[in-house]
Amino acid sequence: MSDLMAATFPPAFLWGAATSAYQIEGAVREDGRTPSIWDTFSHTPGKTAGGDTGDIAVDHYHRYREDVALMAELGLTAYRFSVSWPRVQPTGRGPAVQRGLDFYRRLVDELLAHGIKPAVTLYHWDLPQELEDAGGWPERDTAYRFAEYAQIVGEALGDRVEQWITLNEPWCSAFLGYSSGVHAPGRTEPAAALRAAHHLNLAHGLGATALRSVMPARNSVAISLNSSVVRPLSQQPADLAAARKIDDLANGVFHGPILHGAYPQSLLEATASLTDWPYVRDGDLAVIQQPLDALGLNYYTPTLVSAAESAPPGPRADGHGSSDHSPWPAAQDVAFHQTPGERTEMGWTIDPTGLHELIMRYTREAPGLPLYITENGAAYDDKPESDGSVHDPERIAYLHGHLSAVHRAIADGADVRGYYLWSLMDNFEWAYGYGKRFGAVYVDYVTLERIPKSSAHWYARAARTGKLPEVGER
Ligand code: GBH
Repeated sequence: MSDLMAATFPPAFLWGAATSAYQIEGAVREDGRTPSIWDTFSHTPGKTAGGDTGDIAVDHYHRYREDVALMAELGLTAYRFSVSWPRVQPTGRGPAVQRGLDFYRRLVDELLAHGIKPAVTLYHWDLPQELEDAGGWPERDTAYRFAEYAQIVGEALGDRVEQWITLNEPWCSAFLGYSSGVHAPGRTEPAAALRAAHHLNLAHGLGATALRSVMPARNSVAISLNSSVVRPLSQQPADLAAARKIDDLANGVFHGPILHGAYPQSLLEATASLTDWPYVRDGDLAVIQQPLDALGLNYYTPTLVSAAESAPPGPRADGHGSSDHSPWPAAQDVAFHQTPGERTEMGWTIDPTGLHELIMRYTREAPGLPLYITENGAAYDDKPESDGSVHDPERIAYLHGHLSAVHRAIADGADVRGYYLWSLMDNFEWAYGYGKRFGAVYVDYVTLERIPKSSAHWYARAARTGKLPEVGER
């Protein structure tokens, strides 16, 4: 097979880009929106780099027409965005604010008018602050509130949006939000993080049921997991056990109940010092396990671990900022290592083989379930040249490597239906603020001008031709 043949994707493959509400919208006090936990967190001194907030972000709320035109120019066939819960239901309960919903109606209409398939994520980390004040995700009631919100958005957009994602990366919501505290709401309570994980699973199940009750049956309901590719430093039993434990805490805690209807026994044992999971009530697992129409996988970098006891010296990784608190409950006996190899501006090692491994794992674990890569991308220190153009050959190489891995997985029998580049444009990178640029489109944070980087042109060509250009081509 020639290289060219090898890099041809199925004709219906979606070439997308992804964003999330708080990272791009701005307009945080408009049309009835109230604070989410991320407004509160980013306005708390010391929580984000440089005190950056999403107050203005990239002003997408006002510039969405221009942004959709840009997507069309880049030949995207799909766009994944999230709905801001506090824009739709300011207190997290009760009737919807129509002005808030109208924004998403207009956005969806604009996308469809340009032939771009919308994929809606209901929850990308911006819990209404009032719900956190009532206890947040460790409280069971939050899952019921989510289902109500899902029904509202499903009713409003279900006739025009076919692809639905309940939650984005519940691992981050539970463990970065409630254990390491580097994400909102910034709590450092490992036992509460495990409760949060269960209630996020329940929210997914109840939310999927609510969506299906109000939407046409043809629509697809999925969840996006940041499933870690966990590798042991050696084949020693202690290192294999460490990898098993982190795999349970990263993946099994979500895909166990969602795909198989049970929390892994090894997870329950590993966390026994913190909880005996009394909040998992009769019937919960059946709600959580209902069949998915697709699974979204977000992938950036693999995770390398060993037993702490026998850990050799070498560069350590935590990848979760400078918190003294671990995101991993009950894992003091595990050491995290830096995977060897080149790294991006986030310090994350570039390893496309991890993406292939991840796809093949879910192909085995969930046979017949269509997969989407709902996020993949890299941060680099991009700067405009004197002529205003932005060149990012490293990002092109990253995308080429990872899309090649997707292609290889398809050739190996995986049913991958699409790829969403993270991110369409530079935006608010959570605790890292605006310092880390993941966009295919550069944003000048003074003028808010958008400039497609060379990677955007490269990706546009891939989208138009359905095959990967060489890295030097555009
Ligand atoms: C995604 O989170 C988010 O969905 C998106 O909003 C965000 O902007 C984007 O990624 C970029 O960060 O411990 O060194 O192995 C990804 C969060 C990234 C968390 C990888 C775990 C492991 C790094 N995950 N990280 S390391």
